[in-house]
Amino acid sequence: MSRVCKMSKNVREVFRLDELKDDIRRNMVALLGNDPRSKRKFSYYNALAYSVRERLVDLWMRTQSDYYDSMAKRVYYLSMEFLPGRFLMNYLTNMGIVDECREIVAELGFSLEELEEEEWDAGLGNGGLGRLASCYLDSMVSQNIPGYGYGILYDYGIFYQSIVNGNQEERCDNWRRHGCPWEITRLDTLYEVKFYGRSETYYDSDGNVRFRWVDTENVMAMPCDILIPGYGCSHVSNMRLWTAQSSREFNLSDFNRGDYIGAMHGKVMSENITKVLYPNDQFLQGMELRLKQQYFLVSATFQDILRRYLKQHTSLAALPEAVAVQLNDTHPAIAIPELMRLLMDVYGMGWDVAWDICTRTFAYTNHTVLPEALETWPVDLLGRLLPRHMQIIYEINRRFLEGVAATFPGDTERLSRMSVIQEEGGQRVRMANLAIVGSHTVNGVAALHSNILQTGLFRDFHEYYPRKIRNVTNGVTPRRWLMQCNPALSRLITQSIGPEWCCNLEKLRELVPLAEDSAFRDAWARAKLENKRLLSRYVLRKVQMGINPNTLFDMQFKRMHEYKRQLLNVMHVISLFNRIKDNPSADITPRTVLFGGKAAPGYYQAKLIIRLINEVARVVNADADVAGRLRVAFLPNYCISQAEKVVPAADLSEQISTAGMEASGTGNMKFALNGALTIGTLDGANVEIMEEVGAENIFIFGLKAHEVAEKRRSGYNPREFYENDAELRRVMDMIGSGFFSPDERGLFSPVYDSLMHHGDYYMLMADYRPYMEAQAAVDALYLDQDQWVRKSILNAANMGKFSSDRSVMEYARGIWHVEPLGK
Ligand code: GL9
Repeated sequence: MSRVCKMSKNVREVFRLDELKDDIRRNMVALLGNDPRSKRKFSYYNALAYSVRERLVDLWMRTQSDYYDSMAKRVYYLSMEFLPGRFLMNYLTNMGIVDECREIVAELGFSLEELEEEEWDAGLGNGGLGRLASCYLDSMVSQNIPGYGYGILYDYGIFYQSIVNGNQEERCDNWRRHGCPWEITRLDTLYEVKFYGRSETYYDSDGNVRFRWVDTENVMAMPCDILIPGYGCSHVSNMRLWTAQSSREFNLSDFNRGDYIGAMHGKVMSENITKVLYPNDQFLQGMELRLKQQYFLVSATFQDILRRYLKQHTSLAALPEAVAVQLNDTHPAIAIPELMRLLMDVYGMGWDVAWDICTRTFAYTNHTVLPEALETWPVDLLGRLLPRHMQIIYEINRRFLEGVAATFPGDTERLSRMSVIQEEGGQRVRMANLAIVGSHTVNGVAALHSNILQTGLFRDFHEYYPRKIRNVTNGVTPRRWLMQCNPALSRLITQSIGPEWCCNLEKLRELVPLAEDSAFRDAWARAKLENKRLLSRYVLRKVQMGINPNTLFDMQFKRMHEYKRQLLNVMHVISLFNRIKDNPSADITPRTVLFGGKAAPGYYQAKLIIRLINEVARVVNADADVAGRLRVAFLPNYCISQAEKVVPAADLSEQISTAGMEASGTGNMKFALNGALTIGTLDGANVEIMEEVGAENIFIFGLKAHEVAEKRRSGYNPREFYENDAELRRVMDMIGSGFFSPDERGLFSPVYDSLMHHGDYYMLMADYRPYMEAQAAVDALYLDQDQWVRKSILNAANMGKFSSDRSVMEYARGIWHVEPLGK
């Protein structure tokens, strides 16, 4: 399936490692203006970064001319979010020079790890959706698939989370304040992006009615490239991130009138477009600025795509043979009317030809079924900001509904459900419907999720276009998520089965027989313990709390959301606390329960759950009876670089969303790949993880997706569980009565009420007892370390399917119709 990596044998020569030390010193002086004798870590990190980056530029240019010469079809992955995290170790890993570089850095008086810590994460995404985009870029370039990421260079990425008195506080993530050595800014390339104005009709020289978009306010888009080296570096690609610059003529009339400040105000306002990433997770806030960001990305990207295409083609007719555009959720779906506008208004095509090109170019990935995340834009907002696009959307919809009406005569309900325009509650554009109509393929991100799309959310569309909606199960890159983040385990795996696994993750299956080898199990356990020790040191540094690496590390790290049910985990913790208090001499499996994750700044309930975790932690950790058996901590500011420390150290991975709600999950894959056992519901990719690792090697519990749906239909009564389960009742009463908030007894009433009085939408009460039982099975197994380690090995060994290399090849063959270059 994947290419076997042929890491260049002579990396020393290819990357001129003999000159690296001198280059670091040279860059320190020439680029940074620093004195190499100063020994500032930050300067050395930067000088190293520039010296590493400059070694890739040649390879990058060579890759680009390869693409050009072979006229390869290119993939454009359009995403409002990328979550690359840090670049330094990823570059070194993919270049295959980590050890060599470590030595060189040591000669300069540093450890590689301490320089690595100087780098600020590139947090240009909220969570899974953005991280997936970054994993896919790594897998595309590593497999020689000509692809580019296109996104936005936000000045401020996902906010920095601190915890103050148990509460989340948001601080601005000024990640580029000290510069970013990975960016290659293209000051000389600028595209004009239009907003507002109006659509005007005119007659062309043949007497046809045509449209043009006039009286616009213009903003310039400037690209900034960040190189993406493939593993083994046979290819180097890039992501191109746009920043907004005011146009030179911006409000020239104000300048001319002498209103200097007024004109400057307009200039500054226009540059705001790329200031900040919206921090909502799966929640649409219908802000005009957000729609501007989306169109800004799309308009600049398509100018770039067409410029590149037209260098080698004279007609746009063959665009779908040369270009595949993947829409990462509906966020860039305005690309569909934009390409129609370009083809018709700028390049003079008729509707039918343009529409055919359009629908053969786009594919759309859906990442969620949560109704609050489905984007709809008020027609008056979209029509004001993008008047010509609004016209085109109406025409797309008119023609589409004509087709539906012909297939389902008289079914007006169906027409109103499928319409791109939602009529109830003021007209709005349904971006998902637009994306489905304008794409040749729509995919969900795990088998269960795609099935829910076909039979639930997009059922009407599935009936109308029976082959359009398909599945591509998500994956994660084994380079960052095993090789780079877990050197101890990677080393052991490579010693045992050779190095090919990192480009052909199915190879990990060769570990299966080793699970029966006690010496191998010991080595596996030692690697895990080493990672747990490293994490313990990190926890001590971050939250001044000592944790014991010999306890079971139970981890839930993901965005804070009610459907992900961090609260259910807390209810288990409180139950354990009560059991210990009731019977202080009970023989229980010692656990350290760790949480991490950001809540959207306006998501009250999610923030309250963070507070609850911290208050429960305060009570539990201070209790003498509990000492040594149960510890709880919330690690602030979960981000990629923190995940790289957390994931390798986990024994137990909590994946406990209400079945049917987590589209896929990718944290679940990272943890299992690093030898954690999963406790989870049959949701998202957990279903497929169970199929791969075997039901006996995973702790599955709770309602299934169809049971959740059935209970919602037939009426669900959470109180019933409260009344019939004394342990649950006690937990709920402690939360509701202020046991964990003695100074503010009513603090957690909203948490209590959501379950007891507001219908418990996510069905925690129903899943509490099955979850407790699954956790008891975890405890029992952990006492048998031999069996635990066996299962840990079998988990990692069977995770081959979840390499993003496999996902990307499925997109390449089944959706983009591109082949790896040079095959
Ligand atoms: C998400 C889904 O919720 C996840 O289940 C899925 O694994 C990822 C990637 O497909 O996409 N959709 C979504 O909006 N987010 C996801 O994580 N949210 C964030 O990225 C914050």
